[in-house]
Amino acid sequence: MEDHTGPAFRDAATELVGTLADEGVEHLFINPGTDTAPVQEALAAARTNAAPHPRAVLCMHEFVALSAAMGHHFASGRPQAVMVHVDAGTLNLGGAIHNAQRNRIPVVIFAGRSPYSTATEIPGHRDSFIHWQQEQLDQQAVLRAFGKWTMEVPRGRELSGIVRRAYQVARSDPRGPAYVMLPREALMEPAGEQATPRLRPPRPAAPDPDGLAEAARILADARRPVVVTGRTGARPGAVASLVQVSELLGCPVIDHRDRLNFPPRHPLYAGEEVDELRSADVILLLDVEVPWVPAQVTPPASATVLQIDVDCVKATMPSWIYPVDLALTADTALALPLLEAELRALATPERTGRWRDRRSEVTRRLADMRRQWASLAGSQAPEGAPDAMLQALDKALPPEAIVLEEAVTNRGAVVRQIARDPGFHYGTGSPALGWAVAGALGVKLARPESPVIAVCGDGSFNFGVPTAAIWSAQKAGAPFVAVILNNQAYRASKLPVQRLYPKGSADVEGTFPETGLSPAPDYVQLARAYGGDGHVVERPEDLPAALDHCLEIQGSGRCAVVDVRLPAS
Ligand SMILES: Cc1ncc(C[n+]2csc(CCOP(=O)(O)OP(=O)(O)O)c2C)c(N)n1
Ligand SMILES: [Mg+2]
Repeated sequence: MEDHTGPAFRDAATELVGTLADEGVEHLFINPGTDTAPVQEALAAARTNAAPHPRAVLCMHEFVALSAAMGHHFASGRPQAVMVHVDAGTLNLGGAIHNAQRNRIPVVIFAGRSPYSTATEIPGHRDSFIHWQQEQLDQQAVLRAFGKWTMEVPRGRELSGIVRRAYQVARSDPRGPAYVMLPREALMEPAGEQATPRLRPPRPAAPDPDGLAEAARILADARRPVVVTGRTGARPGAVASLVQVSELLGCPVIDHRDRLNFPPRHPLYAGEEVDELRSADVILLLDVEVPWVPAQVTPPASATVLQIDVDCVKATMPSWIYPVDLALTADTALALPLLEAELRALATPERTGRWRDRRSEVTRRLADMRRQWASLAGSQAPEGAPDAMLQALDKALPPEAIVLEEAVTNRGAVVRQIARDPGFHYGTGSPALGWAVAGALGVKLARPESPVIAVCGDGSFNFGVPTAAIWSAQKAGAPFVAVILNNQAYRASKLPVQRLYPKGSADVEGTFPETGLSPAPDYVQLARAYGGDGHVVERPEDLPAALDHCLEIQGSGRCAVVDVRLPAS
Protein backbone atom coordinates (compact mmCIF):
# COMPACT_ATOMS: atom_id res chain seq x y z
CA MET A 1 0.00 0.00 0.00
CA GLU A 2 1.15 3.54 -0.76
CA ASP A 3 2.55 5.68 2.01
CA HIS A 4 0.22 8.68 1.77
CA THR A 5 2.26 10.78 4.10
CA GLY A 6 5.72 10.43 2.64
CA PRO A 7 7.25 13.43 0.87
CA ALA A 8 7.69 11.53 -2.40
CA PHE A 9 4.02 10.70 -2.73
CA ARG A 10 2.15 12.74 -5.32
CA ASP A 11 -1.52 11.96 -5.53
CA ALA A 12 -3.93 12.69 -8.35
CA ALA A 13 -5.53 15.58 -6.43
CA THR A 14 -2.14 17.29 -6.30
CA GLU A 15 -1.76 16.65 -10.00
CA LEU A 16 -5.16 18.26 -10.57
CA VAL A 17 -4.24 21.43 -8.70
CA GLY A 18 -0.99 21.83 -10.63
CA THR A 19 -2.68 21.04 -13.94
CA LEU A 20 -5.35 23.71 -13.39
CA ALA A 21 -2.66 26.31 -12.74
CA ASP A 22 -0.79 25.18 -15.85
CA GLU A 23 -3.97 25.50 -17.94
CA GLY A 24 -4.15 29.18 -16.94
CA VAL A 25 -7.01 28.81 -14.46
CA GLU A 26 -6.72 31.66 -11.96
CA HIS A 27 -9.63 30.85 -9.67
CA LEU A 28 -11.34 27.63 -8.67
CA PHE A 29 -14.99 28.40 -7.91
CA ILE A 30 -15.78 25.73 -5.37
CA ASN A 31 -18.63 24.42 -3.29
CA PRO A 32 -17.13 21.40 -1.55
CA GLY A 33 -18.43 18.13 -0.13
CA THR A 34 -17.19 14.93 1.43
CA ASP A 35 -15.53 13.93 -1.82
CA THR A 36 -13.48 17.04 -2.47
CA ALA A 37 -11.31 16.50 0.63
CA PRO A 38 -8.23 15.39 -1.36
CA VAL A 39 -8.47 18.54 -3.50
CA GLN A 40 -8.85 20.77 -0.43
CA GLU A 41 -5.78 19.08 1.06
CA ALA A 42 -3.84 19.49 -2.17
CA LEU A 43 -4.77 23.18 -2.37
CA ALA A 44 -3.58 23.71 1.19
CA ALA A 45 -0.31 21.95 0.44
CA ALA A 46 0.19 24.08 -2.67
CA ARG A 47 -0.47 27.25 -0.66
CA THR A 48 1.98 26.13 2.03
CA ASN A 49 4.67 25.19 -0.46
CA ALA A 50 4.00 28.11 -2.79
CA ALA A 51 3.41 25.63 -5.61
CA PRO A 52 1.36 26.88 -8.58
CA HIS A 53 -2.37 26.61 -7.85
CA PRO A 54 -5.62 28.39 -8.65
CA ARG A 55 -7.06 30.49 -5.86
CA ALA A 56 -10.04 28.77 -4.25
CA VAL A 57 -13.16 30.95 -4.21
CA LEU A 58 -15.79 29.52 -1.91
CA CYS A 59 -19.24 30.05 -3.41
CA MET A 60 -22.23 29.55 -1.14
CA HIS A 61 -24.30 28.17 -4.00
CA GLU A 62 -23.31 26.25 -7.11
CA PHE A 63 -25.35 28.50 -9.43
CA VAL A 64 -23.21 31.35 -8.11
CA ALA A 65 -20.01 29.37 -8.71
CA LEU A 66 -20.69 28.68 -12.38
CA SER A 67 -22.11 32.16 -13.03
CA ALA A 68 -19.00 33.68 -11.45
CA ALA A 69 -16.84 31.53 -13.72
CA MET A 70 -18.83 32.83 -16.68
CA GLY A 71 -18.27 36.44 -15.64
CA HIS A 72 -14.58 35.76 -15.09
CA HIS A 73 -14.24 34.37 -18.60
CA PHE A 74 -16.09 37.35 -20.11
CA ALA A 75 -13.65 39.72 -18.45
CA SER A 76 -10.40 37.74 -18.63
CA GLY A 77 -10.81 35.41 -21.60
CA ARG A 78 -9.30 32.65 -19.42
CA PRO A 79 -10.40 29.03 -19.12
CA GLN A 80 -12.39 28.37 -15.97
CA ALA A 81 -12.80 25.68 -13.31
CA VAL A 82 -15.75 24.97 -11.05
CA MET A 83 -15.85 22.23 -8.45
CA VAL A 84 -19.09 20.92 -6.96
CA HIS A 85 -20.30 18.15 -4.72
CA VAL A 86 -21.42 14.94 -6.48
CA ASP A 87 -24.95 14.72 -7.92
CA ALA A 88 -26.46 17.27 -5.55
CA GLY A 89 -23.98 20.01 -6.36
CA THR A 90 -24.26 19.22 -10.07
CA LEU A 91 -28.04 19.63 -9.92
CA ASN A 92 -27.64 22.94 -8.11
CA LEU A 93 -25.65 24.31 -11.05
CA GLY A 94 -29.09 24.43 -12.61
CA GLY A 95 -29.70 26.95 -15.35
CA ALA A 96 -26.12 28.20 -15.14
CA ILE A 97 -25.17 25.16 -17.26
CA HIS A 98 -27.48 26.40 -19.99
CA ASN A 99 -25.93 29.87 -19.75
CA ALA A 100 -22.41 28.42 -19.94
CA GLN A 101 -23.38 26.38 -22.99
CA ARG A 102 -25.02 29.19 -24.93
CA ASN A 103 -22.34 31.71 -24.01
CA ARG A 104 -19.62 29.28 -25.08
CA ILE A 105 -17.75 29.35 -21.80
CA PRO A 106 -14.58 27.22 -21.77
CA VAL A 107 -15.18 25.82 -18.31
CA VAL A 108 -14.46 22.42 -16.84
CA ILE A 109 -16.90 21.47 -14.11
CA PHE A 110 -15.43 18.97 -11.67
CA ALA A 111 -17.79 16.96 -9.52
CA GLY A 112 -17.12 14.41 -6.84
CA ARG A 113 -18.44 10.91 -7.30
CA SER A 114 -19.33 8.60 -4.43
CA PRO A 115 -16.41 6.33 -3.59
CA TYR A 116 -16.79 2.82 -5.03
CA SER A 117 -15.08 0.73 -2.43
CA THR A 118 -16.09 -0.41 1.05
CA ALA A 119 -12.62 -1.89 1.61
CA THR A 120 -11.15 0.06 4.45
CA GLU A 121 -7.63 -0.40 3.19
CA ILE A 122 -8.45 1.64 0.07
CA PRO A 123 -7.76 5.33 0.74
CA GLY A 124 -10.90 7.39 0.20
CA HIS A 125 -13.23 4.36 0.63
CA ARG A 126 -16.92 4.70 1.47
CA ASP A 127 -17.33 5.75 5.06
CA SER A 128 -20.78 7.26 5.45
CA PHE A 129 -24.47 6.69 4.66
CA ILE A 130 -24.45 9.47 2.18
CA HIS A 131 -22.04 7.61 -0.09
CA TRP A 132 -24.84 5.21 -0.99
CA GLN A 133 -27.53 7.84 -1.23
CA GLN A 134 -25.57 10.18 -3.48
CA GLU A 135 -24.63 7.55 -6.02
CA GLN A 136 -26.78 7.77 -9.13
CA LEU A 137 -27.24 5.52 -12.14
CA ASP A 138 -25.92 8.21 -14.46
CA GLN A 139 -24.61 11.34 -12.78
CA GLN A 140 -23.16 12.61 -16.04
CA ALA A 141 -26.62 12.62 -17.61
CA VAL A 142 -27.34 15.96 -15.96
CA LEU A 143 -24.80 17.53 -18.30
CA ARG A 144 -25.67 15.50 -21.35
CA ALA A 145 -27.91 18.06 -23.06
CA PHE A 146 -25.76 21.07 -22.21
CA GLY A 147 -22.15 19.98 -21.96
CA LYS A 148 -19.79 19.31 -24.85
CA TRP A 149 -18.17 16.31 -23.23
CA THR A 150 -18.26 14.32 -20.01
CA MET A 151 -15.91 11.77 -18.49
CA GLU A 152 -15.01 10.10 -15.23
CA VAL A 153 -11.47 9.66 -13.95
CA PRO A 154 -11.28 5.89 -13.30
CA ARG A 155 -7.79 5.81 -11.75
CA GLY A 156 -5.45 8.43 -10.37
CA ARG A 157 -2.86 7.88 -13.03
CA GLU A 158 -5.36 8.75 -15.79
CA LEU A 159 -6.30 12.11 -14.27
CA SER A 160 -3.68 14.19 -16.01
CA GLY A 161 -4.66 13.11 -19.52
CA ILE A 162 -8.38 13.37 -18.84
CA VAL A 163 -8.15 16.89 -17.39
CA ARG A 164 -5.94 18.05 -20.28
CA ARG A 165 -8.45 16.58 -22.69
CA ALA A 166 -11.35 18.29 -20.90
CA TYR A 167 -9.70 21.68 -21.33
CA GLN A 168 -8.87 20.99 -24.95
CA VAL A 169 -12.51 20.20 -25.68
CA ALA A 170 -13.89 23.11 -23.63
CA ARG A 171 -11.51 25.60 -25.29
CA SER A 172 -12.08 24.49 -28.88
CA ASP A 173 -14.61 26.37 -30.99
CA PRO A 174 -17.48 26.41 -30.43
CA ARG A 175 -16.41 26.48 -26.80
CA GLY A 176 -18.49 25.13 -23.98
CA PRO A 177 -18.60 23.27 -20.67
CA ALA A 178 -16.92 19.92 -20.06
CA TYR A 179 -17.66 17.78 -17.01
CA VAL A 180 -15.25 15.54 -15.13
CA MET A 181 -16.30 13.21 -12.33
CA LEU A 182 -13.73 12.53 -9.66
CA PRO A 183 -14.21 9.49 -7.41
CA ARG A 184 -12.50 10.08 -4.09
CA GLU A 185 -10.36 6.96 -4.33
CA ALA A 186 -9.01 8.03 -7.70
CA LEU A 187 -8.07 11.45 -6.30
CA MET A 188 -6.06 9.75 -3.53
CA GLU A 189 -4.28 7.33 -5.83
CA PRO A 190 -0.83 8.11 -7.15
CA ALA A 191 -0.73 10.40 -10.14
CA GLY A 192 0.72 8.98 -13.31
CA GLU A 193 4.47 9.04 -13.59
CA GLN A 194 4.29 10.92 -16.85
CA ALA A 195 2.02 13.96 -16.68
CA THR A 196 0.25 14.78 -19.95
CA PRO A 197 1.38 18.11 -21.39
CA ARG A 198 -1.21 20.72 -22.36
CA LEU A 199 -3.37 19.61 -25.27
CA ARG A 200 -3.68 22.83 -27.18
CA PRO A 201 -6.98 23.73 -28.80
CA PRO A 202 -6.85 24.39 -32.55
CA ARG A 203 -6.00 27.91 -33.65
CA PRO A 204 -9.01 30.09 -34.51
CA ALA A 205 -10.55 29.36 -37.91
CA ALA A 206 -9.92 31.70 -40.84
CA PRO A 207 -12.52 31.94 -43.63
CA ASP A 208 -12.40 30.02 -46.88
CA PRO A 209 -10.75 32.50 -49.32
CA ASP A 210 -13.14 31.84 -52.24
CA GLY A 211 -16.16 32.14 -49.98
CA LEU A 212 -14.86 35.34 -48.48
CA ALA A 213 -14.25 36.85 -51.92
CA GLU A 214 -17.79 35.93 -52.94
CA ALA A 215 -19.24 37.44 -49.75
CA ALA A 216 -17.26 40.63 -50.39
CA ARG A 217 -18.60 40.88 -53.95
CA ILE A 218 -22.17 40.41 -52.74
CA LEU A 219 -21.73 43.05 -50.05
CA ALA A 220 -19.97 45.46 -52.41
CA ASP A 221 -22.90 45.38 -54.83
CA ALA A 222 -25.60 45.51 -52.18
CA ARG A 223 -27.98 48.48 -52.11
CA ARG A 224 -29.20 48.11 -48.56
CA PRO A 225 -26.82 45.87 -46.57
CA VAL A 226 -27.44 45.35 -42.85
CA VAL A 227 -25.20 43.70 -40.23
CA VAL A 228 -26.64 41.73 -37.31
CA THR A 229 -24.27 40.79 -34.48
CA GLY A 230 -24.54 39.12 -31.09
CA ARG A 231 -21.09 38.53 -29.67
CA THR A 232 -18.45 39.72 -32.13
CA GLY A 233 -17.09 41.80 -29.25
CA ALA A 234 -16.10 38.63 -27.39
CA ARG A 235 -12.74 39.55 -28.87
CA PRO A 236 -12.77 43.33 -28.41
CA GLY A 237 -10.27 43.75 -31.26
CA ALA A 238 -12.96 42.60 -33.69
CA VAL A 239 -15.09 45.64 -32.85
CA ALA A 240 -12.66 47.99 -34.60
CA SER A 241 -12.75 45.81 -37.73
CA LEU A 242 -16.54 45.75 -37.69
CA VAL A 243 -16.54 49.55 -37.49
CA GLN A 244 -14.28 49.69 -40.56
CA VAL A 245 -16.47 47.34 -42.60
CA SER A 246 -19.72 49.09 -41.68
CA GLU A 247 -18.28 52.55 -42.38
CA LEU A 248 -17.02 51.40 -45.75
CA LEU A 249 -20.40 50.03 -46.79
CA GLY A 250 -22.48 52.56 -44.87
CA CYS A 251 -24.55 49.78 -43.36
CA PRO A 252 -26.44 49.88 -40.07
CA VAL A 253 -25.32 47.46 -37.34
CA ILE A 254 -28.04 45.77 -35.31
CA ASP A 255 -26.39 44.75 -32.05
CA HIS A 256 -28.07 42.20 -29.79
CA ARG A 257 -25.34 43.01 -27.27
CA ASP A 258 -24.42 39.69 -25.78
CA ARG A 259 -21.20 41.66 -25.68
CA LEU A 260 -20.55 45.25 -26.65
CA ASN A 261 -20.10 44.64 -30.38
CA PHE A 262 -20.30 48.11 -31.82
CA PRO A 263 -19.72 51.53 -30.24
CA PRO A 264 -23.19 52.64 -29.12
CA ARG A 265 -22.57 56.29 -30.02
CA HIS A 266 -21.40 55.49 -33.54
CA PRO A 267 -23.74 56.97 -36.20
CA LEU A 268 -24.27 53.51 -37.75
CA TYR A 269 -25.22 51.85 -34.46
CA ALA A 270 -28.81 50.63 -34.80
CA GLY A 271 -29.28 49.05 -31.36
CA GLU A 272 -32.01 46.44 -31.63
CA GLU A 273 -33.87 48.39 -34.33
CA VAL A 274 -34.75 45.27 -36.31
CA ASP A 275 -36.93 47.28 -38.72
CA GLU A 276 -33.71 47.89 -40.64
CA LEU A 277 -34.10 44.30 -41.84
CA ARG A 278 -37.43 44.91 -43.58
CA SER A 279 -35.82 46.53 -46.59
CA ALA A 280 -32.41 44.81 -46.52
CA ASP A 281 -31.14 43.22 -49.71
CA VAL A 282 -28.03 41.69 -48.08
CA ILE A 283 -27.81 40.66 -44.43
CA LEU A 284 -24.50 39.81 -42.81
CA LEU A 285 -24.89 37.68 -39.67
CA LEU A 286 -21.90 37.84 -37.35
CA ASP A 287 -21.74 35.58 -34.28
CA VAL A 288 -25.46 35.79 -33.77
CA GLU A 289 -27.66 33.05 -32.37
CA VAL A 290 -31.05 34.43 -33.36
CA PRO A 291 -30.74 36.51 -36.55
CA TRP A 292 -34.34 37.65 -36.33
CA VAL A 293 -37.64 36.53 -34.87
CA PRO A 294 -40.02 35.91 -37.80
CA ALA A 295 -43.00 36.93 -35.66
CA GLN A 296 -41.41 40.37 -35.28
CA VAL A 297 -39.77 41.01 -38.61
CA THR A 298 -39.21 39.09 -41.81
CA PRO A 299 -36.54 40.27 -44.22
CA PRO A 300 -37.52 40.23 -47.92
CA ALA A 301 -37.42 36.70 -49.34
CA SER A 302 -35.07 38.01 -52.02
CA ALA A 303 -32.48 39.14 -49.46
CA THR A 304 -29.13 37.38 -49.59
CA VAL A 305 -28.05 36.15 -46.17
CA LEU A 306 -24.34 35.85 -45.39
CA GLN A 307 -22.95 34.45 -42.15
CA ILE A 308 -19.57 34.43 -40.43
CA ASP A 309 -19.42 32.44 -37.21
CA VAL A 310 -17.30 29.72 -35.62
CA ASP A 311 -20.50 27.72 -35.35
CA CYS A 312 -22.58 28.39 -38.44
CA VAL A 313 -24.87 25.38 -38.24
CA LYS A 314 -25.76 25.57 -34.53
CA ALA A 315 -26.57 21.91 -34.23
CA THR A 316 -27.35 22.32 -30.53
CA MET A 317 -30.38 24.47 -31.48
CA PRO A 318 -32.72 21.93 -33.08
CA SER A 319 -34.98 24.41 -34.93
CA TRP A 320 -32.34 26.82 -36.19
CA ILE A 321 -34.00 27.18 -39.58
CA TYR A 322 -32.69 30.32 -41.30
CA PRO A 323 -32.11 30.77 -45.02
CA VAL A 324 -28.35 31.36 -45.09
CA ASP A 325 -27.00 31.64 -48.64
CA LEU A 326 -23.32 31.69 -47.84
CA ALA A 327 -21.87 30.63 -44.48
CA LEU A 328 -18.22 30.98 -43.57
CA THR A 329 -16.93 29.09 -40.56
CA ALA A 330 -14.45 31.53 -39.09
CA ASP A 331 -13.49 33.62 -36.11
CA THR A 332 -14.79 37.10 -36.93
CA ALA A 333 -11.67 38.64 -35.39
CA LEU A 334 -9.75 37.03 -38.27
CA ALA A 335 -12.43 37.27 -40.94
CA LEU A 336 -13.45 40.93 -40.64
CA PRO A 337 -10.02 42.46 -41.43
CA LEU A 338 -9.81 40.13 -44.45
CA LEU A 339 -13.30 41.14 -45.52
CA GLU A 340 -12.36 44.79 -45.21
CA ALA A 341 -9.32 44.24 -47.43
CA GLU A 342 -11.47 42.46 -50.05
CA LEU A 343 -13.97 45.31 -50.02
CA ARG A 344 -11.27 47.94 -50.42
CA ALA A 345 -9.95 46.03 -53.43
CA LEU A 346 -13.45 46.20 -54.95
CA ALA A 347 -13.88 49.94 -54.32
CA THR A 348 -14.61 51.35 -57.80
CA PRO A 349 -15.76 55.00 -57.97
CA GLU A 350 -19.33 53.83 -58.64
CA ARG A 351 -19.36 51.58 -55.58
CA THR A 352 -17.64 54.12 -53.35
CA GLY A 353 -20.25 56.69 -54.28
CA ARG A 354 -23.08 54.31 -53.54
CA TRP A 355 -21.56 53.29 -50.18
CA ARG A 356 -21.16 56.97 -49.25
CA ASP A 357 -24.79 57.75 -50.18
CA ARG A 358 -25.99 54.78 -48.18
CA ARG A 359 -23.95 55.93 -45.22
CA SER A 360 -25.50 59.42 -45.27
CA GLU A 361 -29.00 58.04 -45.61
CA VAL A 362 -28.58 55.49 -42.78
CA THR A 363 -26.87 58.04 -40.54
CA ARG A 364 -29.79 60.44 -40.94
CA ARG A 365 -32.35 57.77 -40.14
CA LEU A 366 -30.46 56.50 -37.11
CA ALA A 367 -29.97 60.06 -35.82
CA ASP A 368 -33.78 60.36 -35.78
CA MET A 369 -33.93 57.10 -33.84
CA ARG A 370 -31.42 58.40 -31.31
CA ARG A 371 -33.46 61.58 -30.83
CA GLN A 372 -36.49 59.43 -30.05
CA TRP A 373 -34.45 57.47 -27.51
CA ALA A 374 -33.40 60.71 -25.83
CA SER A 375 -36.94 62.05 -25.74
CA LEU A 376 -38.17 58.81 -24.17
CA ALA A 377 -35.70 59.35 -21.34
CA GLY A 378 -36.81 62.96 -21.03
CA SER A 379 -40.54 62.21 -20.90
CA GLN A 380 -42.42 62.22 -17.62
CA ALA A 381 -44.66 59.32 -18.77
CA PRO A 382 -44.45 56.08 -16.73
CA GLU A 383 -43.25 54.15 -19.78
CA GLY A 384 -40.23 56.49 -19.95
CA ALA A 385 -39.23 55.81 -16.33
CA PRO A 386 -36.73 52.99 -17.05
CA ASP A 387 -35.10 55.05 -19.81
CA ALA A 388 -34.86 58.07 -17.53
CA MET A 389 -33.27 56.03 -14.72
CA LEU A 390 -30.86 54.29 -17.08
CA GLN A 391 -29.87 57.53 -18.77
CA ALA A 392 -29.07 58.94 -15.32
CA LEU A 393 -27.06 55.79 -14.58
CA ASP A 394 -25.14 56.06 -17.84
CA LYS A 395 -24.15 59.62 -17.06
CA ALA A 396 -23.12 58.73 -13.51
CA LEU A 397 -21.00 55.69 -14.40
CA PRO A 398 -17.25 56.26 -14.33
CA PRO A 399 -15.61 55.41 -17.69
CA GLU A 400 -13.79 52.40 -16.28
CA ALA A 401 -16.96 50.84 -14.86
CA ILE A 402 -18.01 47.45 -16.24
CA VAL A 403 -21.74 46.80 -16.67
CA LEU A 404 -23.43 43.40 -16.66
CA GLU A 405 -26.94 43.53 -18.05
CA GLU A 406 -29.82 41.29 -17.06
CA ALA A 407 -32.63 43.79 -17.40
CA VAL A 408 -35.17 41.51 -19.13
CA THR A 409 -38.09 43.72 -20.29
CA ASN A 410 -35.94 46.78 -19.64
CA ARG A 411 -33.20 45.42 -21.88
CA GLY A 412 -34.33 47.74 -24.66
CA ALA A 413 -33.95 50.70 -22.32
CA VAL A 414 -30.43 49.53 -21.43
CA VAL A 415 -29.54 49.25 -25.11
CA ARG A 416 -30.97 52.71 -25.75
CA GLN A 417 -29.40 54.49 -22.80
CA ILE A 418 -26.26 52.67 -21.58
CA ALA A 419 -23.27 53.29 -23.83
CA ARG A 420 -20.08 51.62 -22.66
CA ASP A 421 -16.88 50.94 -24.58
CA PRO A 422 -16.05 47.47 -25.93
CA GLY A 423 -14.93 45.20 -23.10
CA PHE A 424 -16.99 47.16 -20.57
CA HIS A 425 -20.44 45.68 -21.12
CA TYR A 426 -21.56 42.06 -20.85
CA GLY A 427 -24.99 40.63 -21.46
CA THR A 428 -26.15 37.16 -22.24
CA GLY A 429 -28.62 36.48 -24.95
CA SER A 430 -29.88 33.27 -23.42
CA PRO A 431 -30.29 33.66 -19.73
CA ALA A 432 -31.45 31.19 -17.26
CA LEU A 433 -32.07 34.21 -15.09
CA GLY A 434 -29.85 35.13 -12.18
CA TRP A 435 -26.39 35.14 -13.76
CA ALA A 436 -25.60 38.86 -13.45
CA VAL A 437 -24.98 39.29 -9.72
CA ALA A 438 -22.71 36.25 -9.49
CA GLY A 439 -21.25 37.08 -12.89
CA ALA A 440 -20.28 40.43 -11.39
CA LEU A 441 -18.27 38.63 -8.72
CA GLY A 442 -16.33 36.82 -11.45
CA VAL A 443 -15.78 40.01 -13.46
CA LYS A 444 -14.50 41.81 -10.36
CA LEU A 445 -12.02 39.01 -9.64
CA ALA A 446 -10.75 39.22 -13.21
CA ARG A 447 -10.62 43.03 -13.39
CA PRO A 448 -10.23 44.23 -9.78
CA GLU A 449 -9.33 47.77 -10.82
CA SER A 450 -12.80 48.41 -12.32
CA PRO A 451 -16.06 49.15 -10.56
CA VAL A 452 -18.47 46.38 -11.53
CA ILE A 453 -22.20 46.99 -11.78
CA ALA A 454 -24.89 44.38 -12.38
CA VAL A 455 -28.05 45.96 -13.83
CA CYS A 456 -30.84 43.47 -13.27
CA GLY A 457 -34.56 43.06 -12.91
CA ASP A 458 -35.91 42.45 -9.42
CA GLY A 459 -36.86 38.93 -10.45
CA SER A 460 -33.42 38.31 -11.92
CA PHE A 461 -31.70 39.62 -8.78
CA ASN A 462 -33.55 37.04 -6.71
CA PHE A 463 -32.87 34.21 -9.16
CA GLY A 464 -29.15 34.92 -8.63
CA VAL A 465 -29.26 33.67 -5.05
CA PRO A 466 -28.23 37.16 -3.93
CA THR A 467 -27.48 36.10 -0.35
CA ALA A 468 -24.91 33.62 -1.65
CA ALA A 469 -23.61 36.00 -4.32
CA ILE A 470 -23.12 38.92 -1.91
CA TRP A 471 -21.48 36.81 0.78
CA SER A 472 -19.22 34.98 -1.68
CA ALA A 473 -18.20 38.19 -3.45
CA GLN A 474 -17.27 39.95 -0.22
CA LYS A 475 -15.43 36.90 1.08
CA ALA A 476 -13.43 36.73 -2.15
CA GLY A 477 -12.63 40.46 -2.02
CA ALA A 478 -14.62 40.97 -5.21
CA PRO A 479 -17.64 43.06 -4.25
CA PHE A 480 -20.14 44.37 -6.81
CA VAL A 481 -22.90 46.93 -7.06
CA ALA A 482 -26.33 45.64 -8.10
CA VAL A 483 -28.70 48.13 -9.68
CA ILE A 484 -32.12 46.52 -9.29
CA LEU A 485 -34.74 47.68 -11.78
CA ASN A 486 -37.53 47.14 -9.30
CA ASN A 487 -40.89 47.02 -11.07
CA GLN A 488 -42.19 44.60 -8.44
CA ALA A 489 -42.99 41.99 -11.04
CA TYR A 490 -41.95 39.33 -13.42
CA ARG A 491 -43.13 41.68 -16.14
CA ALA A 492 -41.81 39.38 -18.87
CA SER A 493 -44.13 36.65 -17.64
CA LYS A 494 -47.13 38.97 -17.43
CA LEU A 495 -46.90 40.56 -20.88
CA PRO A 496 -47.49 37.32 -22.84
CA VAL A 497 -50.72 36.70 -20.89
CA GLN A 498 -51.97 40.12 -21.93
CA ARG A 499 -50.73 39.70 -25.50
CA LEU A 500 -52.10 36.18 -26.05
CA TYR A 501 -55.37 36.75 -24.17
CA PRO A 502 -56.38 40.39 -24.64
CA LYS A 503 -59.38 41.07 -22.39
CA GLY A 504 -59.11 37.45 -21.20
CA SER A 505 -59.89 36.26 -17.69
CA ALA A 506 -56.46 37.20 -16.33
CA ASP A 507 -56.66 40.68 -17.85
CA VAL A 508 -60.15 41.27 -16.49
CA GLU A 509 -59.22 39.90 -13.07
CA GLY A 510 -56.22 42.24 -13.19
CA THR A 511 -54.30 40.92 -10.18
CA PHE A 512 -51.77 38.63 -11.88
CA PRO A 513 -50.84 36.71 -8.72
CA GLU A 514 -48.45 34.53 -10.72
CA THR A 515 -46.19 37.42 -11.67
CA GLY A 516 -46.52 40.16 -9.03
CA LEU A 517 -43.55 40.56 -6.66
CA SER A 518 -45.13 42.98 -4.22
CA PRO A 519 -44.72 43.55 -1.41
CA ALA A 520 -41.16 44.04 -2.54
CA PRO A 521 -38.45 42.77 -0.20
CA ASP A 522 -36.23 45.38 1.43
CA TYR A 523 -33.20 44.85 -0.75
CA VAL A 524 -31.06 47.32 1.16
CA GLN A 525 -31.69 45.45 4.41
CA LEU A 526 -30.91 42.20 2.65
CA ALA A 527 -27.54 43.57 1.58
CA ARG A 528 -26.95 44.89 5.11
CA ALA A 529 -27.65 41.50 6.66
CA TYR A 530 -24.73 40.16 4.64
CA GLY A 531 -22.38 43.04 5.43
CA GLY A 532 -23.26 45.21 2.44
CA ASP A 533 -25.37 48.33 2.13
CA GLY A 534 -27.35 50.35 -0.40
CA HIS A 535 -29.88 52.99 -1.32
CA VAL A 536 -33.41 53.27 -2.55
CA VAL A 537 -33.78 55.59 -5.55
CA GLU A 538 -37.18 56.98 -6.48
CA ARG A 539 -36.17 59.73 -8.92
CA PRO A 540 -33.51 59.82 -11.65
CA GLU A 541 -31.95 62.95 -10.16
CA ASP A 542 -31.17 61.01 -6.98
CA LEU A 543 -29.38 58.23 -8.80
CA PRO A 544 -25.91 59.81 -9.23
CA ALA A 545 -25.40 60.43 -5.50
CA ALA A 546 -26.70 56.95 -4.62
CA LEU A 547 -24.40 55.35 -7.18
CA ASP A 548 -21.43 57.36 -5.97
CA HIS A 549 -22.00 56.19 -2.44
CA CYS A 550 -22.45 52.58 -3.59
CA LEU A 551 -19.18 52.77 -5.52
CA GLU A 552 -17.51 53.96 -2.32
CA ILE A 553 -19.01 50.99 -0.50
CA GLN A 554 -17.66 48.72 -3.22
CA GLY A 555 -14.29 50.39 -2.81
CA SER A 556 -14.36 49.44 0.87
CA GLY A 557 -14.80 45.76 0.00
CA ARG A 558 -18.56 45.45 0.46
CA CYS A 559 -21.43 44.88 -1.94
CA ALA A 560 -24.10 47.51 -2.45
CA VAL A 561 -27.54 47.59 -4.01
CA VAL A 562 -29.28 50.48 -5.69
CA ASP A 563 -32.98 49.69 -5.40
CA VAL A 564 -34.38 51.66 -8.34
CA ARG A 565 -38.12 52.00 -7.87
CA LEU A 566 -39.96 51.86 -11.18
CA PRO A 567 -43.72 52.04 -11.67
CA ALA A 568 -45.15 48.68 -10.57
CA SER A 569 -45.87 46.39 -13.52
C1 LIG B 1 -34.20 30.45 -14.15
C2 LIG B 1 -35.35 31.06 -14.86
N1 LIG B 1 -36.58 30.95 -14.35
C3 LIG B 1 -37.64 31.50 -14.97
C4 LIG B 1 -37.48 32.17 -16.14
C5 LIG B 1 -38.68 32.72 -16.88
N2 LIG B 1 -38.67 34.19 -16.87
C6 LIG B 1 -38.25 34.89 -17.93
S1 LIG B 1 -38.32 36.52 -17.69
C7 LIG B 1 -38.95 36.33 -16.13
C8 LIG B 1 -39.26 37.52 -15.29
C9 LIG B 1 -38.02 38.29 -14.90
O1 LIG B 1 -38.36 39.28 -13.98
P1 LIG B 1 -37.47 40.54 -13.77
O2 LIG B 1 -36.03 40.16 -13.71
O3 LIG B 1 -38.01 41.30 -12.64
O4 LIG B 1 -37.64 41.37 -15.13
P2 LIG B 1 -38.96 42.03 -15.73
O5 LIG B 1 -39.66 40.95 -16.48
O6 LIG B 1 -39.77 42.55 -14.60
O7 LIG B 1 -38.45 43.11 -16.62
C10 LIG B 1 -39.09 34.99 -15.83
C11 LIG B 1 -39.61 34.49 -14.54
C12 LIG B 1 -36.16 32.24 -16.67
N3 LIG B 1 -35.89 32.85 -17.83
N4 LIG B 1 -35.13 31.71 -16.00
MG1 LIG C 1 -39.25 42.89 -12.58
